[in-house]
Amino acid sequence: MRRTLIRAGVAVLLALSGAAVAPGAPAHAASRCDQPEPPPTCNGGGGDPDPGPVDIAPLGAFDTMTFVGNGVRVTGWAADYDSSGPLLVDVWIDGAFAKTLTANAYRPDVAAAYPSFGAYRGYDAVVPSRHGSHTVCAWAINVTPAGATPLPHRGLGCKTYDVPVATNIQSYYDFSSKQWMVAFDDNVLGEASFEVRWDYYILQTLPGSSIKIASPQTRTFTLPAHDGTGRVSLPLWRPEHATKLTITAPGFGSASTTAL
Ligand SMILES: [Ca+2]
Repeated sequence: MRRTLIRAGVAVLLALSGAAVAPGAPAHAASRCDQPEPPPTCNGGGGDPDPGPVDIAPLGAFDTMTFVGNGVRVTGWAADYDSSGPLLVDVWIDGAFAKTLTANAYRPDVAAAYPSFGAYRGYDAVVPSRHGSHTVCAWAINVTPAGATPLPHRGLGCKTYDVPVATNIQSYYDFSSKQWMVAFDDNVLGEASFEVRWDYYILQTLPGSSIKIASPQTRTFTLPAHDGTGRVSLPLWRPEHATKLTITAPGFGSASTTAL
């Protein structure tokens, strides 16, 4: 009993003095870290060099895209563990840079998922763009700590849209003014005019009989240009047997509806 206590006491003293070396351990296990020359390998003892600052790739998402007439509204979020400030998000359209956004909009769901980022990591902005078929991509601009090897910016994804020159084409009877109207969303900037074409048919009775045949017809109207984009609504003749209503912006394209 007494011998055991003495042995334990010696072990404690050795440990406190820093001289405790496991039996059989190589001599260099107690390296001379207090001596600057030559440089000892004291970082974990493994001899690996200090890796220094390390870049962490940004996080984020490209959540929604909506065509709004003269641009696309894009929403999402982005953040970088290497930056406490709002991250920049570059938007490219069809492979060409379009706009830089700042991700500082309120997104409580981001804070819920990544508490250290906080709630103001969203982006929500309109990027100018035209009608037609286009691909929109968002990139979170990486922030690199001083001295670190930069990582590339992070692609948050791409979305495509295909918007014709006119959408929501309608023909309806306006009971207050008692006349037929044509209405559509003008998605074109810079048109010189619009053409409205009715496809319809008339019923003709064969001479000397009671047989009626449908005879296809078309009629075209020219409307003045509409400033900017947005809803166009104006009175216009409507045939009795309408089959198709087509809106054309000369030089830009056309769109039509048969839901009449
Ligand atoms: Ca980073």
